[in-house]
Amino acid sequence: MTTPVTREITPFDGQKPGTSGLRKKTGVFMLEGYVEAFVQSIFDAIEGCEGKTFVVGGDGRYFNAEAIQTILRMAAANGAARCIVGQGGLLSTPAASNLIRQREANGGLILSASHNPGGIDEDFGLKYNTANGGPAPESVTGAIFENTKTISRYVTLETPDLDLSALGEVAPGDMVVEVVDPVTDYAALMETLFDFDAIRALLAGGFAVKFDAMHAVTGPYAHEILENRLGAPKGTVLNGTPKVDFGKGHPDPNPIWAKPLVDLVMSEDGPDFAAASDGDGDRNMILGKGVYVTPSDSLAVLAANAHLAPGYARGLAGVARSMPTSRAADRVAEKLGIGCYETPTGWKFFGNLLDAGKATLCGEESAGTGSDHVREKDGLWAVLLWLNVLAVRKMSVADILRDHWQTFGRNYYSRHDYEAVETEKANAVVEGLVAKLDGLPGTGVAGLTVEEADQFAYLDPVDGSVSEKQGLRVMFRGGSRAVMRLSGTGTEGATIRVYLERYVPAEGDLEIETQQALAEIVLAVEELTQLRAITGRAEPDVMT
Ligand code: G16
Repeated sequence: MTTPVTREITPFDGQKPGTSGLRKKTGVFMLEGYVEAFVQSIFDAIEGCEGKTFVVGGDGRYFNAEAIQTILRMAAANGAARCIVGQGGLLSTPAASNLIRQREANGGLILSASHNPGGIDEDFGLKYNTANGGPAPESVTGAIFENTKTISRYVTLETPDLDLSALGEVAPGDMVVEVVDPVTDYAALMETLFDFDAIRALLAGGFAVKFDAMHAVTGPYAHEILENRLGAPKGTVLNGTPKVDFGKGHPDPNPIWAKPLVDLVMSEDGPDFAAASDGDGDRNMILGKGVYVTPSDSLAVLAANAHLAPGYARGLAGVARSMPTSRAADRVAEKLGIGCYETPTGWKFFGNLLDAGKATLCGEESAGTGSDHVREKDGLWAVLLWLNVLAVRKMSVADILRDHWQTFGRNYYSRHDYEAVETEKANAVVEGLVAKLDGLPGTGVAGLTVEEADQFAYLDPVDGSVSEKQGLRVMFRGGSRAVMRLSGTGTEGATIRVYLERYVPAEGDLEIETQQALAEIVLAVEELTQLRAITGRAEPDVMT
């Protein structure tokens, strides 16, 4: 039946988009009517679909294929004119952002729970991106959430599943579904930004690279770009076939979950450069022989060197980072005399700065780096920019990093995560610190002196919107800092994130082991919050 049918539905609790869309256990998404209630709430929040074009795709995790069929039926029934879908339902998040922009679509529905594991007992997610290609701003996600509370019906078609395996057009009802190759347009965009000849020459000269796609969506992109177009030897891309359960792994490119890759670069005969990306291809981890580059340092190094790539040769308009990200990039911006912006956690907050031309490069401590080429962070883009810089500077990653610290000083940095904490305990930790903030300036804690303490609030310089309660900050004399906030992407209990930073100037000791460099701040956080005492945790689950 290609005539739209209306079905009654009752609202589901908790369909509130978090840091990046709605993320829940897969089983919750699979409840009858759950996807439909959320998708109809999106369509209603954007004032319907009549005549509109959407990009639809996901990271290929368990339930990706089924959810896409539901979305396509509903888009058609709601009057959409066209949906552009990645072949097999696959699109990396940055590639989806690119398609929305390139094809001037009205928006996109992206299915992913990012770096979280996939499977029937694991995680799933769905988010809406607007016409600029970026995650919907809070005004839109707020409207979606309001709709989810009162939704009483959705509209769909009673048509069989579409075949999304072949390129071309199919038509359920009056809407056209265009199945596109997920890689082609994205790879073409990368060729416009980077000096592929220089990178090709670097690789041909024996510079060894490994890229771990972690059984997730970047596999096909990395095979095409690194191996086919840049000539890296076959085998450069590891775990390059997307799997619905990511090979039962945790597709999170950090030293814990990508440990085999880290071990490889730390070994005697490891590659010169290694990198990994996450479930949906927007995060990245950068490694060089014997060295791990923190995401905060990566942003700073890329900001200082981006002009070496053709796409950024005219210089940067500005740099933006999320508040908990280290302030290493700020020092680069200051030296370059360009704008520097501090936003709340969540890529959506960069959208206005990028659209307004205020920032060219953005980055986050959570392994996200990107630029104004799309409106999402972009894992492979970061890898290619690093390779372009390496090809021009002809130095090792370790030497580039050392040179950077000797110029700007070093912001030692680490994030400590306490995962799946009981919500009441996590709230008690945060509320305890909130209550103390005003009295902290001038006091001593674990040998450090507090200079300032506050709750971060953001005034968007483009649209004037204000976002409050975006994390607790304690600044210590001498440039050290501790930040605490609750994750907005977890699906189980609460995740407490503690972000630790210590600045050492260029003439200071630049070679301290990171956790050792931050040990005093860890003690100060415990004294201030009683985090470990309240949660009963002896140590963090993850240290990045
Ligand atoms: C998302 C957001 C990022 C954010 C990260 C962690 O990334 O897009 O901006 O930094 O979550 O957020 P939280 O600290 O609230 O868990 P992704 O890669 O998960 O989509």
